[in-house]
Amino acid sequence: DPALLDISWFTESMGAGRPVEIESRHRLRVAELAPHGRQMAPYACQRRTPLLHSNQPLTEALETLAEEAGFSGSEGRSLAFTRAASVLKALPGRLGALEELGSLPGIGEHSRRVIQDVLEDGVCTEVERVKLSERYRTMKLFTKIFGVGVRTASRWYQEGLRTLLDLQERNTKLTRQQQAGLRHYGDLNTPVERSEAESTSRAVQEAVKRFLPGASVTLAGGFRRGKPRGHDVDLLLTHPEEGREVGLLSRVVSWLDSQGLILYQHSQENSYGLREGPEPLGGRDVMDRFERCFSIFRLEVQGGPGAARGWKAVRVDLVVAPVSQFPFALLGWTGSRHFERELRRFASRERKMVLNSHALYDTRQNLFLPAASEEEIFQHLGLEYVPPAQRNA
Ligand code: DCT
Ligand code: MG
Repeated sequence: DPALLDISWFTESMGAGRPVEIESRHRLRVAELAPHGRQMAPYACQRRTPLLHSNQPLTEALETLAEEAGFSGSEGRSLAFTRAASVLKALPGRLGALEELGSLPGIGEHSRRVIQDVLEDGVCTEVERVKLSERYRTMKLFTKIFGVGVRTASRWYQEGLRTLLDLQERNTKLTRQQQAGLRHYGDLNTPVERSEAESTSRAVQEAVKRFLPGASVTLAGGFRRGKPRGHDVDLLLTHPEEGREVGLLSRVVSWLDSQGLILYQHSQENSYGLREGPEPLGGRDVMDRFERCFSIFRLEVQGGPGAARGWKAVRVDLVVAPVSQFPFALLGWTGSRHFERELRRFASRERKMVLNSHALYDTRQNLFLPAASEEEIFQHLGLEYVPPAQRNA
């Protein structure tokens, strides 16, 4: 959903940090998961972060505050809470007392207070207050509409809107995307199960085979990191012969549509050219410039919610990458969001490189560093490879 995308994707300013001299091929050790207090690597992309961890109540509290800060437009504060939560996710065991935090990186004063409250009282009053606040609850309700980002939700809140019914009754101007989001609100906020993601992937695979044999469909996003459920299905399309993928998406989408599988879709053309050089992708809400289709599928289901109807609306993102960019696209689309943000920050600050979902550019040598696999990208960055299941930062 473009409106929900984080704009820091490529705007972390180059060289904002202190200059660091590092040999370009120097390998950093992925920190041993900090036995509390021992050294933990400062960047999330240098750590292994499994899906399941032992500090759920703490990370939930911090992530609520991160979300609330995001709703208020305080990106910096939001990031600070997200960073703190991410460090706790990489701990090998349950944090018992504040002192065990020792000198862990990235946990500020405010986060420490929150952690202390939860450790001592089981809850943090600040977090509980936020969760009950009308603004937070309304922002959450509205931003869960497909096509509604923080800015729109915030404007509606200021106009006095509070419920989904308000949006309808007061004839609020909605885009076609938001109308679809509202129509399928219930389904789209019911988690997509892995089995549903897989059957979606198979349906797309079959359509792809009709038009371009040899092309592949890869399930990325949270499912690739091992999540059992998610909010959407992220699929990457490519073909082993560069250029053959051009024109594939519109055919696939038209065909799926003709089969009654598509409830909503809008596509965006590829607007990336390597000739443009490595400047930031620019503009807010831009994650990458691949040819892409934002859609809602009508998925046949047997059990679960929607079973009575026999179908369920599911958000699906289809992204087409030329094979030369595929490893970058796969790395970028596997997430987590925070892991990606940290990879880009690490590349820029520590290596003076620009990383996005299309390419890796070395600003010292003024050249693009090609890669045939995710592993090679980590190598270029001088990072130990982190497998998808350990990227749940
Ligand atoms: N992504 C990113 N930066 C963003 C948005 C997305 O790096 N601002 C990447 C990371 C994950 C991938 O794109 C897909 O995004 P989502 O579907 O939003 O995330 P997810 O991890 O798949 O989570 P969910 O299970 O909720 O779909
Ligand atoms: Mg996803």
